[in-house]
Amino acid sequence: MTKEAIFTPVGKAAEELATPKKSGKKGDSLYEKAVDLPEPTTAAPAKLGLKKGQLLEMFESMVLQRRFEERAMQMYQKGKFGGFLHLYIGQEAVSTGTTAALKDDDDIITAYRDHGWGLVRGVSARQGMAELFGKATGCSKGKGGSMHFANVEKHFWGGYGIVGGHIPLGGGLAFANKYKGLDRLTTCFMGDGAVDQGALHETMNMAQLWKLPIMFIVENNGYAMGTATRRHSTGELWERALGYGMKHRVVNGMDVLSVYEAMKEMATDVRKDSMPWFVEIRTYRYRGHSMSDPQKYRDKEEMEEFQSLDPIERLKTVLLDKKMATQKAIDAIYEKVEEEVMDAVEFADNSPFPEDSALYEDMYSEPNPVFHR
Ligand SMILES: Cc1ncc(C[n+]2csc(CCOP(=O)(O)OP(=O)(O)O)c2C)c(N)n1
Ligand SMILES: [Mg+2]
Repeated sequence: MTKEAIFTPVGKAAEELATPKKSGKKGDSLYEKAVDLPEPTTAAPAKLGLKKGQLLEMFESMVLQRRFEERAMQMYQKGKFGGFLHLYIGQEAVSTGTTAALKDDDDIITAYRDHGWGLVRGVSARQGMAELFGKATGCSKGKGGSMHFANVEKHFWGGYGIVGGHIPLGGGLAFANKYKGLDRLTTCFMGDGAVDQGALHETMNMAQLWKLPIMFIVENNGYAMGTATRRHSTGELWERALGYGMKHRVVNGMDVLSVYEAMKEMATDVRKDSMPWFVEIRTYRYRGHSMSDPQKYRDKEEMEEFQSLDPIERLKTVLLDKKMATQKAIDAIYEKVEEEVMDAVEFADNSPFPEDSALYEDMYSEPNPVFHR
């Protein structure tokens, strides 16, 4: 048999298995948006119980996440560190709205696009940048790098590199909280690429059966590496909840107030009922999957469309329109953040690498477990 005969689908299969070509032009029959955003909330901040101080904190947090990563990208390009670097830019409303809505001791666990999550859960810009640089002063002592930010004291259980691999751990956190009678809920975040992994479905099944206080939350940013969500996953993502009889919701992730409102309502419900939720937060990543992504799978028009909905600009407009901040106050926040990030870069650069002996530390939870004598 020839090579062609083995690798070329025949008849109708050739058509059905082909990668659809996306023209990218609006009005064209092949044009599809990366994600369809649901309408944002119409509730004013005051109606949501948000005060001026909290809104300013949320704004500053989003600016910090953005500037931290923009500088991180520059440092990567300068060769200060290597390996993977997945940027969260564009998705900051999700981390920010969520943490503002949760209690400080609610658990958060996520995948590898985790810098923003570390920063909203107490990893300082210094500790974060040092982690990227692989330095001993980093939040994971320089041994985790970009994909493994964590701050266990602040109930952020970290970033994980295997798609879907951390979801059973999220289920375990929720189980432990229930078992110990703690009034704590777990939010288990994942990318759209994890939705068809078996680990999610095994965990959803047990979570529904055991009534675990957990929210499975997909950050649907339109792509898993270079593959559009609509091309890697059948139907709508939120429909996965139906098979388990699980409560579900779709949220606009480009608007921090919408994320806050939805998370607050669902968190209250989980605390009351101890039943899980499956949530699809629709958002968009502005940068490539990681640093070596030529991004041929999407076009300028799509990017511009989502950038016009930028979550930071959106909150800034609310602050200015409602006269909660002057332009001068906004500028001062940008300056403060810029200083914080530049200080972090200097700190990371001047910090030492871990000692060789550190390689064998932090491997096991106990110093000498039986299987490691
Ligand atoms: C089990 C497994 N398969 C494949 C990969 C390679 N991989 C790394 S990231 C990724 C895409 C995941 O996309 P998504 O879940 O949408 O997250 P996003 O990058 O959009 O945040 C893949 C396939 C992996 N890390 N783990
Ligand atoms: Mg994705």
